[in-house]
Amino acid sequence: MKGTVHYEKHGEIALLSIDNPPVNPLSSGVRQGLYDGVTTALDDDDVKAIVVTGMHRAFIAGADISEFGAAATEGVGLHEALQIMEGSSKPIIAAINGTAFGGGLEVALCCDYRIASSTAPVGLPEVKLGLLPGAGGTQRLPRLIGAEAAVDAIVSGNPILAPQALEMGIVEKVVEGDIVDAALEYAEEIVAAGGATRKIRDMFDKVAADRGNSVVFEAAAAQLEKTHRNHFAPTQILKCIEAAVNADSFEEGLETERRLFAECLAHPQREALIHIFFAERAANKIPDLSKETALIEINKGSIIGAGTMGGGIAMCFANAGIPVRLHDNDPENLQRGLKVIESNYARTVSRGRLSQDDMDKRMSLIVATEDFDDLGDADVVIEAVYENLDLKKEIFVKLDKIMKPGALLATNTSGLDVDAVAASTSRAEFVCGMHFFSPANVMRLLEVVRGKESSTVALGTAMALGKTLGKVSVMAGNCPGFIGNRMLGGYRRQADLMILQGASPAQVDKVMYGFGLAMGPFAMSDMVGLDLGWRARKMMGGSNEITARIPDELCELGRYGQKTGKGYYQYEEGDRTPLPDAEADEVIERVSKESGFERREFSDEDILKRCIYALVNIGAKLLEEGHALRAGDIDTVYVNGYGFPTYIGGPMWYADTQGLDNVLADIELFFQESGDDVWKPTDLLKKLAAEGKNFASLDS
Ligand code: 3H9
Repeated sequence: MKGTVHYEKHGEIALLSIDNPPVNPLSSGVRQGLYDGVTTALDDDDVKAIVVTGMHRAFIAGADISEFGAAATEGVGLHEALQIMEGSSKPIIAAINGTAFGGGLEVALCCDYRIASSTAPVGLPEVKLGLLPGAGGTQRLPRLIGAEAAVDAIVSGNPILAPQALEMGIVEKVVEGDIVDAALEYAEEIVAAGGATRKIRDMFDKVAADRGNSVVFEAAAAQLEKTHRNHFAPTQILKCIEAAVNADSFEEGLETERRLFAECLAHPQREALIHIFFAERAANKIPDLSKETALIEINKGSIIGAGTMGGGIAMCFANAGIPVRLHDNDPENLQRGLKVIESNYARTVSRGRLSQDDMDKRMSLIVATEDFDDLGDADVVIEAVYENLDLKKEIFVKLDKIMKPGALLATNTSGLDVDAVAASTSRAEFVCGMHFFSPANVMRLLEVVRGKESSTVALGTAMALGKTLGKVSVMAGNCPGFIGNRMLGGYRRQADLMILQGASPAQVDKVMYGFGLAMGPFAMSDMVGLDLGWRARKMMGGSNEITARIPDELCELGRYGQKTGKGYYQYEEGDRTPLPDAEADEVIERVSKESGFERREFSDEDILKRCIYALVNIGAKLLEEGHALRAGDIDTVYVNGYGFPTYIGGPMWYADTQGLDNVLADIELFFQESGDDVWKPTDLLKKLAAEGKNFASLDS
């Protein structure tokens, strides 16, 4: 059995300490231990109250996620353990020492009293795994805090810090000192006052007001369309909370929860989301980096370039409490960059998500400097200037002269040659790529790019720094575009070819939006601005690439996208809704004819396959070449950096769900038809399909 629960007596109080490192999930041994511990305490007449706490850094991180979809485990089930706790005639106090998530908070909700350490987060994040709280959380939390607050907490799945949990009524006390001492003392007080139990299942006053009132639920359902489009679990969550309010009995509500939990458990979105949960954690494990690798201690950072990217990276440092110098050789850019940072923080303050005090602290950690030499004493420097290899090389020559020995030198290039950058220094072993995604203060992804000389110290430090900055870090090999942009190039090219061959931007965008992306490729181009690529191509003397002709011609007509009110679409003043546009359609059809294409119809299914399978075939190539370590790494990149729907699990997971033999058959067909290199089936894909295996089998 995995995990255990230690039993100790402190006078009249039984102390149950959960021990399942590192985060105490409710594995078989923990469930059994809770059941046995409570039974022992109930059988012992000398025990008057019970305290449950967690060892290590968490109270309980929830059900053991690795058990979902696996064979049934031995021993006591969670429901049995909770039943005996809730049925206890002796008061049980949850001493929430650290994270109490999912089933962990549900255990606490079956206790009579809850106290928490001031830094402990609680929450019901099951929705992020495609699930709903299945151990009574949807029935007990509304009884404690009301239906509306429960909908917010359970549908978002966001952590709630102890002080806020106290305000909401989830816990009764927050303590600064030793939580176990405080809980034992609290238990003694409760015993001295008569030892009353207090079962949430018997409470009803918080939900009484909403009984028979559908307003809360209708508003929440309308909101889901915006926040959780296409997600399965959130709708089921609403039904459960509605049952907590309207069902005839607590048991009837629980029954609804059990039934809908089972539906979520069996749903493909659950499998995809749990795949991403483990993939994100696996991405952090790099075969040649061990826990013993000595890393550079990062106490101070330097950033070069105060544009959107550099400013966003500086904010990441400040948010993590690390002092950072921000340099730009153009004083105006530097001041503009600082202003943007300030207004970003001010917006967060105005939305109530950051205090003015915290904003001031963060701003004070960012020091702007026009003097390049000021950057030298940092432990890490990240260059974030625009994509020009010569400029980057020049900067690294200078960095080599001023940076202190042993500092990490990183380039934020989104696809240029990291080895060429490293070669301009005398310390290539301390150079690697750290590719942040825009806006860097918001996007979770970081690609850490391994140059051929990058040392394990440099790479380990970059990965660890990513974690400190709150990023999901994925290691990528040094190839053009690394993992994400190399794949994106293939996807984008297919979309561009399809509009040359007869599809409309609106059809392609509609298909990709329906699939779950926030927007399709052409709406995205209009948002980003078509002129960026156009200007870059002009600087290089123009492009012969056939897919560049349409955007180039649109730009020649002043159609840069949303910023000029027209691009692939047209836009009304102050409105971002893409509308059809005759001029753009004329350009597309003319360029298409002039380029010798015969226009034809594409089915929605065909469009989807061409866009997604281009990602898959390039992903397979990256695996084959070793530029991506795992299929799960690629999925992690795509869901965190490119808006790929998390509930589909990433492009490689999606390919697995379609069957690799089917994927290969389509790719072979596209290759025969086009001769396009992107469709040349990779040997890896052919091998896996022939063996009846999938990409996930490579990672296990
Ligand atoms: C649930 O509770 C359903 C119930 O309502 C109903 C049931 C009937 N299980 O993230 P970290 C592992 S659903 C198994 O790096 P951190 C994780 O894989 C659950 N393993 O640490 C990693 O392993 P490794 C609802 C788990 O400090 C190691 O622990 N709960 C679980 O950055 C360290 O994790 C959740 O959704 C788990 N529940 O963050 C909470 N949790 O070292 C999910 C973690 O081999 N967990 N592991 O790679 C989290 O959000 C974070 O892990 C936590 C710690 C905040 C707890």
